[in-house]
Amino acid sequence: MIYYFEEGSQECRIEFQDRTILLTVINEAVCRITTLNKGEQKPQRSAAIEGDKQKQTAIRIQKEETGIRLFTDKMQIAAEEDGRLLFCNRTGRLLTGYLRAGEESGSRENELTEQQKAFIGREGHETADAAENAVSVKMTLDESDCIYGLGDKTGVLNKREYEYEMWNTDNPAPHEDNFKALYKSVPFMMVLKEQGAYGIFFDNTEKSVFNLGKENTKYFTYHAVDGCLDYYFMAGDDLSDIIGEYTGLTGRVPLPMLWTLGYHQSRWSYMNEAEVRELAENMKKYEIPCDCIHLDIDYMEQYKVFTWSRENFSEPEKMIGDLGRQGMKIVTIVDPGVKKEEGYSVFEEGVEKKYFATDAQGNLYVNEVWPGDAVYPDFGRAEVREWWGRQHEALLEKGVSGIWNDMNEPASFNGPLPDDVVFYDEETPSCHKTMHNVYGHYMSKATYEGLQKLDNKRPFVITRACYSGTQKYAVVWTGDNNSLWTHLRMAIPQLCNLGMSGFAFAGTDVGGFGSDVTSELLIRWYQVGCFSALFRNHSAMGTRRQEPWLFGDENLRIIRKYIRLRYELLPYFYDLFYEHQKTGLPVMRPLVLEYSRDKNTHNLNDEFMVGSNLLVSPVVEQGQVKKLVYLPEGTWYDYWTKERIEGGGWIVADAPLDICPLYVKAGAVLPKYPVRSHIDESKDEKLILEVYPGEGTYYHYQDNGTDFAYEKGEYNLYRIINSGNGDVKMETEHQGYREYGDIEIISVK
Ligand code: MIG
Repeated sequence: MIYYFEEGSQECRIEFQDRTILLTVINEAVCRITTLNKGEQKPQRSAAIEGDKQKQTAIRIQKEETGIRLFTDKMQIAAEEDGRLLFCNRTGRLLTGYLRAGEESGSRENELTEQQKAFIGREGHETADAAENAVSVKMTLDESDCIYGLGDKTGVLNKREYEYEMWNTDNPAPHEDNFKALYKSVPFMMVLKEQGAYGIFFDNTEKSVFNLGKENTKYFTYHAVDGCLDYYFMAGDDLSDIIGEYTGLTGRVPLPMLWTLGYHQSRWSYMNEAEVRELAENMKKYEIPCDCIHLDIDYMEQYKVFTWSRENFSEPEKMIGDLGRQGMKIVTIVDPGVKKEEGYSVFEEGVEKKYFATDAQGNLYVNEVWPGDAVYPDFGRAEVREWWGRQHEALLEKGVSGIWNDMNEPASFNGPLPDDVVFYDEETPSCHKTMHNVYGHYMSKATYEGLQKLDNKRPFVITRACYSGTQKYAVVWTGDNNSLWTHLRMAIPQLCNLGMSGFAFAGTDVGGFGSDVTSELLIRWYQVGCFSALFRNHSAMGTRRQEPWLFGDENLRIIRKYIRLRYELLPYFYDLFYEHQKTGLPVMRPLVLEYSRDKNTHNLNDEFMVGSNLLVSPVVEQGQVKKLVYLPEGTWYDYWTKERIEGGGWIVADAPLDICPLYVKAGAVLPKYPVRSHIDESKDEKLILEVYPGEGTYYHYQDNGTDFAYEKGEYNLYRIINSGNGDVKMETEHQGYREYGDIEIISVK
């Protein structure tokens, strides 16, 4: 090996016989590793990382017997003569490294003969063919390592011993634990070690596979069908450090409009104006706080994007205006597929300007989605994104407040898109195979930037398909779940891992999308949903309706109780988004993120935290009225009874249908609003501080909740000091926005 390093630079180039490895130090804790095989020029442009993230960092390179070693203040990377890389923490302790020959013994890889495949295939058992992989790496795992992240995956919290695939997939069958892929591809994993933690972001949009110790508990593998091995290694003391670095690279969720944290009601579909108006009336009648109704595909004329059904929504502006005066906002769905129809302006203009994907011969590529034959905008190009963004005027001018992007994997009814359909990566021709996993990403970017130009408000975009970094543009939901208890259970690890992968603003369809809900399942789902960042009830056409008032008085009372609780806790949620901006930490957190050194949290799938002060242990089993709750070390208060409980073990909590076990950390200050039917200006009239015994400091953030004035300093930041003896001090750290009319302090005894 020969290496090149210039004193003062942050890049070290190492030449081996068959390849070059570039080590580019981004900051003390992050290094980019790019492997170029002979003949490869440079890696793909990053879709996830925008702008220059490199910080000036002092590095040192030392020659060693077997190679070289790079040092920063927070990590060491050794490159050995044989091409292996070893990653160590600041003291030189090994975190992980490329596998040494011979370390593979004990592999559980199970290769079948063609004959065996044909045999078991007769009953329909699936047999996967080993893919040809251009990119492959095997890295060591220790016995006690736990693995988290990977974006939106099914199954349990700790991904150790599982295998997942990155290929944005719309599979309408119920999402089982053995699904390898869902709608989003976030090729980022974190490993929690007995001492310290590390993360790796494999920045490659091609189809890839993470085998996380399934093949062999001693190592994990990463394969990608194409592209090059280009990844970011992050070292830290804890998972929170890694999340901070990863979101520092790929971006964080911008501060949302406050109302988007309220309750959303959806259904595929509210079919006409009368139905939508009635829905809003019912919210009032049944005293359900609600800020938003979602219009699914049937508001359009023949499913043509950016149109309104003349028959069913003849006066959208009037309808939305009237609803707006009642405090209700409208979000409309926008799919990528543009109906192939002469005379339809979006189609005609796009064809004329060559904005749609083509086949390899240059002919317009046509597949089928809701409108029938449809074409696919080429969102990888800036010009197409701008054009698409401008189309939203047709919706915004009618008063629409947010956009819901669906089907952007992209989905297709007439077979999958062939690999070679031509999509661009900005000005460079590329193909579906390479651009597939970023299709939804670029569509969200187009929508976000379009809304930002048309309106002064913080754009509200919801998307189904994503790549790493999409969190900068869009909120996410987990797609088509089902009204099944297994799916309610899965929502917790699924949302927690999404949160740890940058997607702080995420939710599941409350009540379940497909299949028929029961009243008990719906209530238990509200008890989880009201604590997830995106709180939306949504269900599929043909399934049992699941609006809150359809299950009798007692059930309505319980659902109302939890929606109201959400409205009370709004300032807490908003503060968590402020914190996310600063640190990258998610709103909904698995206990392992807050208590990583407590082994009991490593595989805890049925509890979570909201921020660091609220612990939620919902019932996710049918018929259960007691819950086994794990409380980590420390003092806790039962939110409902205010009973004091010492943590450090399991307790059995009473959990009749109207109780979701909820605990507050000693010393916490919970900011609350009085309950109201929707968010509006009156949000600044009164703040309630619920103060728990114990010492603690809490930061509370306040601004107008709608536009970007906070960037110019129009916000307040308060430091609230809980002395522990009933004394509360509130200091203003920053003053730039109007003050609360009234602040009420409630001391919990
Ligand atoms: O395949 O627009 O995930 O939320 O209601 C169905 C209709 C297409 C899938 C979305 C779902 C939405 C539905 N869409």
